[in-house]
Amino acid sequence: MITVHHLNNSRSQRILWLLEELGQDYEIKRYQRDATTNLAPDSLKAVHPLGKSPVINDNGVAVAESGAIVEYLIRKYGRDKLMPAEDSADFVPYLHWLHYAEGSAMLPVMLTLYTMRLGDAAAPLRPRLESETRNHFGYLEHELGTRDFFVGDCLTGADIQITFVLEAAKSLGLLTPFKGLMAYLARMQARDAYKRGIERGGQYDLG
Ligand SMILES: N[C@@H](CCC(=O)N[C@@H](CS)C(=O)NCC(=O)O)C(=O)O
Repeated sequence: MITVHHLNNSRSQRILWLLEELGQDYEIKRYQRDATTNLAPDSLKAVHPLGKSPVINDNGVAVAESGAIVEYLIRKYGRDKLMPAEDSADFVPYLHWLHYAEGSAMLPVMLTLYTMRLGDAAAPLRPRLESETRNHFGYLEHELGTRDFFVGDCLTGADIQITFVLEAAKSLGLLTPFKGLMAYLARMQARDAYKRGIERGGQYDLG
């Protein structure tokens, strides 16, 4: 059985969505963010030393880091769904988008979140943050173009990784100028499996 260590309002929502797309059985172990600090409870550190979400346990195999979890689950349970064939032209773009989401696009979002708390003290950082936000989200919007998905013509793990970044960006008001990404996000959120993941996950205030 796959256990998802799920923190409310967090990246572990990606994994619930993915497992719903895969039609795979799973159980959820729930963790609640601290009402004041918004941090994860210490009990998550018993699961993985970083104390971050998501972490899964698949019959004794623990996997942390959402990109790694997405890749692991799709390789193990995908049955040719949700990733392109390794010898296809779509495979390298798939790897790029899968890793780009957390590796690059999330950085201006997280920095915006943290610097908002500094008020005027963050003023010297804002021009760079704003230009990096335009850079990354402009890139995402341009590369998506008129397509339905980031890779090929059906949903892949890359879309699942990117969607959370867009939700986090939207919750901070960063996504409004990017109409193509807003429409893409609405399409992802309209998927039945996405909705089932939200139902199972509980509180989710992002996006
Ligand atoms: N890059 C990691 C980020 C993990 C991460 O920072 N998770 C957040 C939730 S979205 C978390 O656990 N925050 C609670 C805390 O830091 O206490 C991933 O994609 O898994």
